[in-house]
Amino acid sequence: MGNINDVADLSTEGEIAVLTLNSPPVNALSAPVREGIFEGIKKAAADSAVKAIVLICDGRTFIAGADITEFGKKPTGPSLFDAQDMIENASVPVIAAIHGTALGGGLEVALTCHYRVAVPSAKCGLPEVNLGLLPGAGGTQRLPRIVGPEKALEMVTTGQHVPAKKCLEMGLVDELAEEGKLREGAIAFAKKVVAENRPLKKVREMNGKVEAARGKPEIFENFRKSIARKTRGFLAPEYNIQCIEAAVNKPFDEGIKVERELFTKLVTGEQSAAQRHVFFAERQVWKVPGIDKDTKRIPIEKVGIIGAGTMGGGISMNFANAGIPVTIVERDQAPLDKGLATIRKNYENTAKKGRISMDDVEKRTGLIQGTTDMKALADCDLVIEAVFENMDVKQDIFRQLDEICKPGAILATNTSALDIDEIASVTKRPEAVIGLHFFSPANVMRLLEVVRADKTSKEVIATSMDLAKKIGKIAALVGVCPGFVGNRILAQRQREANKLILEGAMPWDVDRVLYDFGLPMGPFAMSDLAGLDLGWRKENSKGETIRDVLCEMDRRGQKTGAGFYDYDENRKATPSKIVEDIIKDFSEKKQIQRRDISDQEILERCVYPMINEGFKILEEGKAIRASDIDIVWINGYGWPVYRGGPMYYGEKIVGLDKVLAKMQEFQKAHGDDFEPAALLEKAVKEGKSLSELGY
Ligand code: TC6
Repeated sequence: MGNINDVADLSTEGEIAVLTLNSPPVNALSAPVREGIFEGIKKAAADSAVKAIVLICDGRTFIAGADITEFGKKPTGPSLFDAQDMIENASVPVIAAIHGTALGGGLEVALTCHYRVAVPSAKCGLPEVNLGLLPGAGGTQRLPRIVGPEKALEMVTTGQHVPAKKCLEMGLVDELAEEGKLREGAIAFAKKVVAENRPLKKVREMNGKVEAARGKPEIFENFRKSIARKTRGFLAPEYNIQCIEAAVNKPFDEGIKVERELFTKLVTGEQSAAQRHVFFAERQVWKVPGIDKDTKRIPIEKVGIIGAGTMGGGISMNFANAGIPVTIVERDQAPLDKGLATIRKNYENTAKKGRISMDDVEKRTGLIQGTTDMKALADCDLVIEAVFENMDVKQDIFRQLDEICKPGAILATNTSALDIDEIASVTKRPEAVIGLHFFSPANVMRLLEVVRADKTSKEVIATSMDLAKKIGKIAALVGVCPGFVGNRILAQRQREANKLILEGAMPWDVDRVLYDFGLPMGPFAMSDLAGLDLGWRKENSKGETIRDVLCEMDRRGQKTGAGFYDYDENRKATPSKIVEDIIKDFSEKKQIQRRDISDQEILERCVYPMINEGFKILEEGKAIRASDIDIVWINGYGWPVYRGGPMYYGEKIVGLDKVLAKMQEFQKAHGDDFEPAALLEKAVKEGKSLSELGY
């Protein structure tokens, strides 16, 4: 039978035709793949000697979805629907043979096949929601017809990858083939279908499960409520639900129309474009110019952590979770014992929630040893210092590490503020020194800023990036500067928030605007949560800031029942009249004429300087690319994914010319805090995008 095109090959095994797709890396449904399916099935079905067709993929996976790079471009060749119709209406049974991940359009293709066979390691899912989309090739109409609306709702709104065994239980897969023997298993299954004269099962005609849910709107209302908090601000989850509702309440063809209409709205909308940007940004962030698979890696088999406080404990858990033994060093036994006990308690709480077993608790705590002897770090491959932020203390620790640690070990600091070059300078091996800036709680937050100092070697960077992946983090490589990337940008917002409340806004106004924008909480609610006295010392307080006054009044945040807000026993916040008066008093003392400040001004004053700072970071070479900054803010600070990150938002949603014009306007009105970055001016002047400028 031979080649259909460059990516599709048709062969036969007796009466069974095998259509094999091979389009690396993930067999996405690009134009040639769609053509390969369309022409391949057509040709095979037209051959009277063929009694059934197996659709299988070479490489690491079955079709992993539509080709995301094609969205927004004019499609060529047969559409996905043409290819699906060709399969579903074929005169002989078509069997999907699944390995790797059948995702999105890939699963939708499989759902038009008459049967599905998978190896046990395979997974199926409709992850479009994570790209701000819905399964627009019949997935929302076919999936509930097999698995029922409840399970379908869960799958399309979470995008979860469901393991093959579970798929078998749900009826999504008809049979499991032996691992590594998918082709043989699928052919054997096809022969069985032919021998038993099984019907051409069309999912679109299976109405039992959707009909059973008809007239039960509470299924959808309850589901909506259950995901409301997690999906706040996102359009796609709601549209996905509406499609499943249509599958239940309308005939198949009508449901498809609803799906098409809502898909079109999403795919042409702002949110999906932003979420697709994030998908690629998450993959780009790992790529470091000058480092590739040939760069030497240092094997990390044992890790040392200095400091058993909140950070040190959290960091240790990351490694224990990945099966890497950890030695924690504290100066004294009491804080060490306390730190180890906290770690155990954290694990036990996770076990109580059913996320790990008690066995896991023992295994993981068993991997963490405590000591008060620094010399115990002699055989560690990586040591991470996580003591309080004081240059003298850190330099002293690094001098000791230089003496104690074996040659080749990586010496890392978890500092979030100090100059790592200065820390490295006290060692005889600055090439081994790097910043690993974890975010609190370190065992939960996904972001890791890997901070490259002047002399850090490529091997140390490459090893750190690999290790970050191994412990389930998303790592961005950044350079040494005050606050690195994340906190440096945060400082801009913080400064403006503090100014805004003196000029006329109240903390709850600023918080509401930023919360409505999609951030998890505003700066003042955040301060209350973290504790206003974080880094505050009574003896240094001069009562010169609102924070000084609040701390002196023992309004230190949630933990004291009051901060910028008042809190009830359930920690529910309400605006405080006392705070309002304090703020007004401050404005008066500083002779600031209070005025009405619009929500729009609050947003622009807080967010545009962040974008501007991102430009400065890029022009100074402290981040590799603009999308890395987006990754930092999405994963470290809860920037809403559907707004793509601050740099994407500035460029693609607001427009750089508008950001620049506002910065200039604010600079005139409020001074040089708003001085535009040279790179921002250049981009606007030359009419170039960040990517055209090499960022
Ligand atoms: C859909 O189907 C909508 C249908 C409606 C139709 C009307 N397209 O993640 P990895 C690239 S929406 C284009 O590192 P893994 C990726 O950028 C789609 N490219 O590998 C990377 O390129 P690089 C629904 C894609 O083994 C390379 O492949 N499907 C696509 O860790 C390797 O990727 C999804 O949402 C794509 N669809 O994970 C699935 N997918 O090497 C999205 C990947 O140049 N994909 N690439 O950087 C995934 O979840 C994962 O890639 C994976 C493989 C689980 C398939």
